[in-house]
Amino acid sequence: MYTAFIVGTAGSGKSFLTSTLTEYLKLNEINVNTLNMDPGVLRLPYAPDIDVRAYIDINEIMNEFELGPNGGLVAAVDLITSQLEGILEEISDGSPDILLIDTPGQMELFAFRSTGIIFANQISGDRKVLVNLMDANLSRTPYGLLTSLMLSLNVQMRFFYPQLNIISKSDLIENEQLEEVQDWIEDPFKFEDAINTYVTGERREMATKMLKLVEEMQMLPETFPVSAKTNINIDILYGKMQFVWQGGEDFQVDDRVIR
Ligand SMILES: Nc1nc2c(ncn2[C@@H]2O[C@H](COP(=O)(O)OP(=O)(O)O)[C@@H](O)[C@H]2O)c(=O)[nH]1
Ligand SMILES: [Mg+2]
Repeated sequence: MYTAFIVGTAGSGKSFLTSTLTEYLKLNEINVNTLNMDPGVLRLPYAPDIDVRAYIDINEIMNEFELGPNGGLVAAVDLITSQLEGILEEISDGSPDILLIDTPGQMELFAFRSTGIIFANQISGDRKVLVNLMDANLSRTPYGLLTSLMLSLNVQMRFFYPQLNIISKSDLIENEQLEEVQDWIEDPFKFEDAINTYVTGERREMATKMLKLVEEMQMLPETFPVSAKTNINIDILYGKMQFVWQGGEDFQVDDRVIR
């Protein structure tokens, strides 16, 4: 089983991407299962095969511990660890080739509390990849893209899994600007030029230093725009996921090679 954790800030499009990827994989006749890890979500754009809401009732938790929505959510996510056994059993019963994990809406609940790490480490599987979503709304300017990349680096520091950093909801960026963003990603000199053009003062100084770090960490080759709505680069995303899972080889189902 190959596993992908879909991580990102609230509203960055994790659930929608989980849905689009699932459809894409099913079209390719791949045995995929989805796991919803968000105990607080009301509506999902896909029908999860495994759902933490079947184990944890956020309303019950809010009532029992007299918590508001935020406290309730924190407690609910923390309680997932106590339900690990059942969830792991369901995963093993489904025995999918690929498991997509849609993580809680607010990324800090998964990435910056212990539950996420404990949960991720308990899930078995040959290979794991973390797909980190960087919202296009923030990532369309040179300074914003760097801000997003710094957050990605934080996630990488927590999990230490192979990580893909995607600019999600890229259909919201005008074509011309999207090409520009792609230029920055492909050529750090153009990225630096853009910083010098658009950013001034202390921010420019900081951005230049951050760009050096991003380059040193080799984050840019694993950064690319995606849209789960118009399917921009969904195939490239899947190709890169396979590359991680299979150590660079094509993914095979029966005798067919899926590229
Ligand atoms: N235009 C556009 N909107 C998107 C895309 N992905 C998600 N959205 C919208 O962004 C909002 C948040 O998406 P959701 O998947 O729930 O985000 P999550 O909180 O990260 O799971 C919803 O209204 C989605 O319809 C995308 O690729 N393009
Ligand atoms: Mg969601």
